Amino acid sequence: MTIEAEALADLGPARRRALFERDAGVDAVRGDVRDIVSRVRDEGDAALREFAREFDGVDVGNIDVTDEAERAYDEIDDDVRDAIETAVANVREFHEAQLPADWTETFDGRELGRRFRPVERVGAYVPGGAATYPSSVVMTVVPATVAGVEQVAVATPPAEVMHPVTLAAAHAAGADRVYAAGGAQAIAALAYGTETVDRTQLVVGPGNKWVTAAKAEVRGDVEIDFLAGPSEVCVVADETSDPSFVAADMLAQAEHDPEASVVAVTDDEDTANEICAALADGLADRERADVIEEALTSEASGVFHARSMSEAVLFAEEYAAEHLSIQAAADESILERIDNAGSVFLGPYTPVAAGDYATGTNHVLPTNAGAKVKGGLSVDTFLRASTVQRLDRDALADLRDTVTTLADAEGLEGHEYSVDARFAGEE
Ligand code: HSO
Ligand code: ZN
Repeated sequence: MTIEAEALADLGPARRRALFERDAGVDAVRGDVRDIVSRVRDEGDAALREFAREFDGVDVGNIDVTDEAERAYDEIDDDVRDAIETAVANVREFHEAQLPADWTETFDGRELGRRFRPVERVGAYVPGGAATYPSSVVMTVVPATVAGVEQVAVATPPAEVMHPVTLAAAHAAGADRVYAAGGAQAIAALAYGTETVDRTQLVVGPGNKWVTAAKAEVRGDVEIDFLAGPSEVCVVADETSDPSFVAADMLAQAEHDPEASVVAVTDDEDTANEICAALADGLADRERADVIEEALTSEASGVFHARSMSEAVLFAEEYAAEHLSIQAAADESILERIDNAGSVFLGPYTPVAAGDYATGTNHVLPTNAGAKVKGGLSVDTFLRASTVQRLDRDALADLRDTVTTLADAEGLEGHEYSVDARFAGEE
């Protein structure tokens, strides 16, 4: 495989669209996904079993595999259990620091406040199949439990033997239920419930294009976090960066999915060429070279050189990556100019993979430029805020004119009366 560095100035409209309006194949499967979702909605467990046979090649025994999680936790290798516990501890620590406190403040006699309460029943999707993702169990379940969610259910694809580390992670993270259900059908089960799967109120988690399309499909009937599709990274590099580190981060995210999108942008043409060489070099040694190559050579990936760091920064802003890595001498000042990024990795010693597993930040992040309007999974995702207010008589008297005037302007006499009634007999 050879990758040629490209000048940003030369990108044509089609290429720009592939980069900036990337959808990782989600739109193309919406129709098929709609059918899967409605089958699960209508037929429940029977549909889950049939799709497991068709898509996963598995005859599912128990759909509810919660009991197996504790056993798996006890039986896995000690070093894997320790690594899970470290990841859980780091993710918990960072997310506990996010917990907002209820507050009340008085504004001119108006006592106003916010109270934060957890959603009651959450479904977390954890990808499996081509690769397994115990880390995604940690990233979804831990923040939910920190927020105080009562029932956290994990759904992950069925297998003849369920992946023990995923099950163990579900136990370590504190999941209440684990279901052997994958793909679009699992999202439908969490959204609508089946005989076995309890219906949830909020469905979160990453997934491939099928899962992502299913989340888009059920949105409205159930809350979702956001669309977290195939992985993406944008590396902003300068001539001080180590091209082999940049390439390694790109290769790592590319191995997730043939639809992953990985880009590097630099203000230095030589660096761009060196990154390309390092990609070709590094690819040869990677176990998942097939997947990586497909992702790397897609129209939504590439290595670009800009005429200035400002032009590179504009590219990164427009690209709005799930992961933004800045490997450049002026990393902090580059970051100051960037608003659109799911999670940012600064410096040569902060590989994206560290955040994928264990820095403590969350790896469930918006893709397809969703970072322009959304942040990643956090404790807030699992909380809703209600507001509270109390007026004393004087405070209501102060507001009386404002409220009755606006109510009158809206033609809502009953609203006016409900305020005036508090002062009846006084004037
Ligand atoms: N990079 C993925 C998360 C992940 N990486 C899980 C390894 N395991 C999406 O952010
Ligand atoms: Zn990753």
